[in-house]
Amino acid sequence: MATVVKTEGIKAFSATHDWESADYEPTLPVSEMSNPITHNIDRAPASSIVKMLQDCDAQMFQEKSGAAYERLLSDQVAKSLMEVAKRVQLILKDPQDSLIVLSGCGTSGRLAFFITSGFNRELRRLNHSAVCSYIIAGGDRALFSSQESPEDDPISGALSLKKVSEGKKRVLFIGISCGLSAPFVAGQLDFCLQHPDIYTPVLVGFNPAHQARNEPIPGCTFTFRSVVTKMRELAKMQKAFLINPALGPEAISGSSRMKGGSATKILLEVVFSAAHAANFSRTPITYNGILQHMRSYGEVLDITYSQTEGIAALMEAAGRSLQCGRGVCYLSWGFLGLLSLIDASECKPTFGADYKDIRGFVGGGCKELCNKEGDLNLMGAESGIAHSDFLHDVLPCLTDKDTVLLLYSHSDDVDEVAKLARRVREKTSNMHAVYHQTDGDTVSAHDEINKLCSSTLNFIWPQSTPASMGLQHMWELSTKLLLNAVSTGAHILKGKVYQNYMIDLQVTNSKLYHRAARLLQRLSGHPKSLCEEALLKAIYQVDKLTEDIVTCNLIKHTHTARKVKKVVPLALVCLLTGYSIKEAQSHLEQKPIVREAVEACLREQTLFSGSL
Ligand code: S6P
Repeated sequence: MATVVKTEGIKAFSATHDWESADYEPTLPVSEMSNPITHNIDRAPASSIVKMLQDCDAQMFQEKSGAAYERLLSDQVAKSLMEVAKRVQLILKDPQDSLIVLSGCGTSGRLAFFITSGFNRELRRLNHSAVCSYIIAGGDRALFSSQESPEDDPISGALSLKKVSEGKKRVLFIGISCGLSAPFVAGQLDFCLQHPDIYTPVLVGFNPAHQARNEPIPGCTFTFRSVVTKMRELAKMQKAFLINPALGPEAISGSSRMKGGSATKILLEVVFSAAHAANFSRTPITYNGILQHMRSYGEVLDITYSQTEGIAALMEAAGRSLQCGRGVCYLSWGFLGLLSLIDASECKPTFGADYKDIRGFVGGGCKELCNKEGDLNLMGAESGIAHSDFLHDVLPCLTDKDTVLLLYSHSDDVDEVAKLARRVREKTSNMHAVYHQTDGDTVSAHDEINKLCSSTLNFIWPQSTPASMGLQHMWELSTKLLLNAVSTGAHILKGKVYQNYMIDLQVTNSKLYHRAARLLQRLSGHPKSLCEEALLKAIYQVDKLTEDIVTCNLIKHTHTARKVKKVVPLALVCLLTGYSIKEAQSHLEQKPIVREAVEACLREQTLFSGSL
C-alpha cells in the first residue's frame, strides 16, 4: 500500500549555486553541505566524474577576498600555521620531557598515524629522537578497518591522551576533526584546557567555529562548540590554536576522507616541514615560506588531474569489477602502501561496502608500518594486508573480472614489482599500474611492467621540487587523490550514490545517524520525527517500534545498526511506499542497485501523488 508523500525535499537544483552564499543549505556546516558541482555525479560517465572531483578539489585552493569563510590560503591560517610550526620547532630543539600528539577518528586518525610515522622516520634518519605520537579512536585496529563507534567516546579520548603523555612536562596536542564534531576529540581538547600548564591544544578542522557541533555529549558538560569557544579565547593569547579553513563541500556529501583528508595532510606537512627546516637547516619560519609551500600542493592537483583519461579508465575498470560482484586490489610498495590501505578501509562506512570489495596490500604488511600495537592480524583485523596475504588469499581465485592496481614509485624495488606483476598477469589481464618518477629517471623493469599491464599511469615530476616540500609528499597526495577518485567513482558506477549523497552509508555513530536521518528527510520530504522512526524500524528490523526501542539511547541504536545491511535504503523505501520491512527488503533484493531502487520508489511516488 502506498502512502502520499510530499516531494518538496527533492528540489530542482542549480549547478551554478554558490555554496558560500548565506542562503545555501543554511542549517548545515560546510563539511556536511552537498556540493553544487557534483549534484548529478551519480549519472555522469567516468570522465565527467573525474572532472567534477578535480573541480571540487580545486575549491580548496580558491582565494576569495572578502568572502564569508577563511580559506586554506587565508592570512589567518598562514599565521596560525607559523605559530604552530614554531611550537614544533621548540620541541625539536629541546625534546626532553616533551611530546607532540596527533589525534583523530576514522580518516583523521589514520592521517594522524600517517603523518606521525613519516615525521618520526625522518627524525630517526637524522639520529634525532622521535617526538611525535598518534592516537586513533578505537586503537590500531581502526587504522585499516572501519571502527566508527569509538568516535562518540570523549572519555576514552581524554584517557588515551593522558596515557600517551604520562610524565611529559610539555605537550603540543593536535586534534583533527574535519567537521569540528567528534566527541572523542572534544574530550581530548577539554582535557588539554583543564591542564594548561602542560598541554597546548591545536584544533585542525574545516568548518568555521560557529558551525562546530553543538549537540550535547552524553555524560559531559561540554559540547564541541563550547570547547571551540574556549579555545578561541585562548587563541588570542596564543595559548591555543585553531586552524579551520573552509574547503567547500565534499564531492560526496560529508565524505571528509576526500578534501578533509587531503587538507589535513597538507596543513600538517607544512607545519612539520617548516619546523624541521628551521631546526635542522636553520631556515627561518616565515609567512611567505608557509604560503609558498601550501601553493605548491596546488600544483600536485594540476599534475594529477592532467591524466583525466587514465584516471577515468581505472575508475571504469574498478566500477565494472564492483558491478559484477568482484573485487579491486591495490598492490603497493613503500610509503604509498599506507595510503592504499587507508583508501580501501574507508569504503565500508562510506558506501556500505564489504571489505572484499576494495582491498589494499602493502609489501611486508604490519611489519613495515611501525604502529604502536604491533601485528594487526593478531588483533582481529578483518584480513591480512601483506603481499603474502594477497598471494595466499586472493591470487588463487583472481579472474579477469577483478581489477588489480599496482602502485609504486621510482624509489621502490621495481624488480620486486615486476615479479609480482608477472604472477598476477598469469591470472588476469585486468591489471593496471600507477608509477611515480622524476624527470629523467629510467628503469628497465618498468618497461616490462608496462607491457604486462592493460593501462599505466605514469606521473613524471619535475626535478626542481620546491626545497620546502619533499617529492615524497607530492607523490603521496597525488596517490591519495587518485585512489579516492577510483574508489569513489567505482562505487558511484555501482549505484551506491544518489545525486551526491552516500545512500548506503553505515549508521555506526551519532554523526552518521543524524546524517542518515537528514538524508531521509531530504529524499522523502517527510518530517524529521517520521524519518527517525523509519530509521529505527530499519535498524531494529521491526514494523512497529516498541517502548524498549524508543527509550534506548543513540549508542544502542548505532551499535545495533552495525549488524544490519542497507539500513538507509530500507528506511527510505518504507517511508516512500508504506511497505513493511520485509516487503522493502525483498524490493531491494529485486533491485540490488541501490540508486535504481531508490529512483524507482521516488518515481512511483511522484506518479502516485500526481494522479491524486
Ligand atoms: C569520512 C570518514 C570518517 C571520518 C570520521 C572522523 O569520510 O569515513 O571515518 O574520518 O568520522 O570525522 P571528523 O570530522 O572528526 O574528522
